Amino acid sequence: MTNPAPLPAIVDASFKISAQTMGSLPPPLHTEVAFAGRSNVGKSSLINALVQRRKLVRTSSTPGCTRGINVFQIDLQGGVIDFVDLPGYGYAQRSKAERHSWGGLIESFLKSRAGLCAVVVIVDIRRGIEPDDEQLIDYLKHIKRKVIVVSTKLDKLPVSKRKLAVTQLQKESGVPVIGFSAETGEGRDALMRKILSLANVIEHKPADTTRPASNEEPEPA
Ligand SMILES: Nc1nc2c(ncn2[C@@H]2O[C@H](COP(=O)(O)OP(=O)(O)OP(=O)(O)O)[C@@H](O)[C@H]2O)c(=O)[nH]1
Ligand SMILES: [Mg+2]
Repeated sequence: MTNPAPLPAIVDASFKISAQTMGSLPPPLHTEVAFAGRSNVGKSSLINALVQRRKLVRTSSTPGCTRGINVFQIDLQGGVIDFVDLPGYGYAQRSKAERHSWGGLIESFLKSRAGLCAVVVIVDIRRGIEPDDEQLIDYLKHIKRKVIVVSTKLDKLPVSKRKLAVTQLQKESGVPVIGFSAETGEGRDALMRKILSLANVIEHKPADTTRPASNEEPEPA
């Protein structure tokens, strides 16, 4: 087997904006990847681990730490991508009338955000895919978003049980699952590689609207 190409270096990672409503979120400037999951599952820690910055995103052991939508710009050698940390769902009690706990802001972002190219759904390896997560994954498939499922907190399981737990989860859910730990960095490269390939960010060049739509070269002036 040949070794995969090395991942591009991360040149810079910076906080860009926090928005409580879709109306207050500026239009996307780069390809975006969003991170969704239950409250306290480890979304913000996963972003920090991915970009190898300990304190880019605020994390907390108290659920509900991330409020609103937070956008981070990741400058890579050869491209730029924005990571979007979404608020956690499943913590606050919802009324029975609501279909799922990730409604409102999360749903409208996922549905309408033009720059969004893939969504990472994060679950706790010890809890697996719960009903809210399943509904979210089904919804993302329905609206034709690309989905990556990550089972995090892998370090909480003994080494001998990790591989089997990920395989089991993959079997149950019918979707590819990447095992991850923000604590040890396990799965970091695999996830980054997957994200960058889905986002097509390394080869990505802004659309040149001055060129004709066909392959024909423009007539010389
Ligand atoms: N052992 C271990 N702890 C983790 C891991 N990822 C996150 N945690 C811990 O889990 C807690 C929640 O992490 P956050 O990253 O803030 O979780 P979040 O999903 O962003 O939470 P909200 O913003 O409240 O929805 C923190 O105490 C983290 O240190 C992991 O891979 N392993
Ligand atoms: Mg958070």
